[in-house]
Amino acid sequence: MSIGNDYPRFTLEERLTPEQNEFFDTYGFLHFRGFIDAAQVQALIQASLEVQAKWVEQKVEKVYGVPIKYGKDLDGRPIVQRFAFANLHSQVLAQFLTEPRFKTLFPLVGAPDTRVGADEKDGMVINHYVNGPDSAYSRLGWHTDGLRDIFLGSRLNPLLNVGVHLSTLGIEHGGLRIIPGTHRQKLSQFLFRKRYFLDHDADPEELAIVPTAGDLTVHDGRLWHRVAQSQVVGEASRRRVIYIPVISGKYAPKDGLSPTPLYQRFAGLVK
Ligand SMILES: O=C(O)CCC(=O)C(=O)O
Ligand SMILES: [Fe+2]
Repeated sequence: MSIGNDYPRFTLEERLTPEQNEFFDTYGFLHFRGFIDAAQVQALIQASLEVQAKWVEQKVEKVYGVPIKYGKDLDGRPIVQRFAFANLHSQVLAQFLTEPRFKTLFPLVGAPDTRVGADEKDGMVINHYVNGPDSAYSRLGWHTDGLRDIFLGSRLNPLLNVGVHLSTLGIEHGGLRIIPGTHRQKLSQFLFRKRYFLDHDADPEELAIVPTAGDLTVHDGRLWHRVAQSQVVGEASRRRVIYIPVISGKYAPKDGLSPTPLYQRFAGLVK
């Protein structure tokens, strides 16, 4: 069974419905409309700008060993294009991580120790893409989010990446592209379907996640995905999305002394 860009958009209620569970099982992702309202979207963007101002001023290079990606905005000013552990630097963002509705998604992981990773993985990630002459970050090559576990020598624990979308986009603005169903692939496909972060070409089976600001998406840690570059330049290409790790397995907190994972050194090299 294949689906395209007109895949169903759901609404997140108190519990996942059988239809939603089945969809996730089959395709490895779900898209919910209107998880937060416009005022909450603005508050989260504002919080990210405040963290950015601090980090730019203090020239923060890493948080808990995870490199922070900088670039230039359309006006040439320095911006943070990938935040890690943003929740540790903002009350508003820390509070958002405790949003009880994230728990509604936990059954998708199917492990008893499922949790939101506040001080694990990369914590709350905020991606800010803009396609301008000096942007350092306007696309991201094919990958799965689970590979780092293998890089770190541990087994792949079930994990979800929960996206909270802060921009309203069209397909021409690039954005998240996924290959539905790849969460059920063999290990060899998980490792070698594409060259991690190096391959950017559109896949015949990919579909485009086209969000409205306030939407929530969730994808399985084994699902292949990429971020396509916007076909338009300038303000219309601005795209912000928050990612929240929903994880299981042994508690593995990071701290100020955590080394930079090999995985991230590699990801940093191959924009
Ligand atoms: O920006 C996105 O929508 C996806 C980013 C992503 O895949 C990642 O940071 O791992
Ligand atoms: Fe990813």
